Amino acid sequence: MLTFYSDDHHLHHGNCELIDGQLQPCFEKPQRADHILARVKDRQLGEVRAPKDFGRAPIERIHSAAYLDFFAGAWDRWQAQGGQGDLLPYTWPARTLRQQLPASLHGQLGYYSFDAGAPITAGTWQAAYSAAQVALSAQAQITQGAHSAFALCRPPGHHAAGDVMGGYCYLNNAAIAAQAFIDQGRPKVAILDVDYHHGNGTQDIFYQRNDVLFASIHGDPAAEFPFFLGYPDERGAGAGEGCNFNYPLPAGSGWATWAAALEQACQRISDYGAEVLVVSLGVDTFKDDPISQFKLDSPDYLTMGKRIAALGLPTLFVMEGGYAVEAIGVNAVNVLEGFEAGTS
Ligand code: OKP
Ligand code: ZN
Repeated sequence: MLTFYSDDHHLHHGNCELIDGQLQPCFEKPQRADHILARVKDRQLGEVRAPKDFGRAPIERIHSAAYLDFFAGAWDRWQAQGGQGDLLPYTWPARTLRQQLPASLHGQLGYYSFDAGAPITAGTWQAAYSAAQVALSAQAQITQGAHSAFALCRPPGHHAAGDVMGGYCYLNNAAIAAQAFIDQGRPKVAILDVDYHHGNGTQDIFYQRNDVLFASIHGDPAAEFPFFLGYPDERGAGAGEGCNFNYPLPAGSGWATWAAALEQACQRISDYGAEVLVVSLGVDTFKDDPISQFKLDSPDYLTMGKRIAALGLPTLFVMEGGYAVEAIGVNAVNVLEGFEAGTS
């Protein structure tokens, strides 16, 4: 399996995030991708390639031009007004307020975000832009006939919606790749989100559409970030009715519980008749993950990859979360190796 990767992710290194009432050092840090890349090389998974640059057009199929302009220009505006440190939002247009873009930088930052978990630093735009190109390059590999490819994206993407950042995510790499499949003539795409957190951005982007099925297995949002989306009664709307499937699981869930949900999700994907699969690959379901509550162990990721392979679909793996940095490489690459073992 080919891996696509860009060193540009190092340009994004936030100082801190607001979590459980405290400013803490960012869990989403560059060493995450470094460890995964090292494991890809150790295991000789396959060649590692730099991304091509497909420009902004395929990103604009998912994100609004106004949002992209804001994101691309935010750091320079912050510097021009003498800003110190990372740019972090602190006011959001919640229910009682107007959904209207103000003139102020921080006002606009609140308008375009849903939490204080996605700091903008000097290199964040470039890192996120390159991560999207990594996803598009791996996607192109599959369009050209590969059965699988790995997009080693950082920062992750599944919490980002069309014009909203949050939860460490800015550009929705998996959604951008899924849209590229459709635009290249594959009208039925499934996205399987195995990250510990619900992929609220991805769900929102495709909620009213029947050309992309979204299935997500995650910590119950009644108790877990992102709290306000990811419940089982969210089944899609309009043309997308019946194309959205959420499998929230309780804290403490181990492999048996998780695998039963995977079985159901895979059944939905088969019934739908997907032609291609995008996996939002988070490994924060690991037992030692510092911000998550599931109990998967490293060998479980091999089994996960095998079950995904049994769908028999061309599969694009897009990296999302995973914060147990020492184990992240083993766990992520185990999914890929399990997939390959299940394919041959
Ligand atoms: C991004 B991805 C927990 C606070 C969590 C944000 C988590 C974002 C996860 N007390 N803050 O889905 O791995
Ligand atoms: Zn996550």
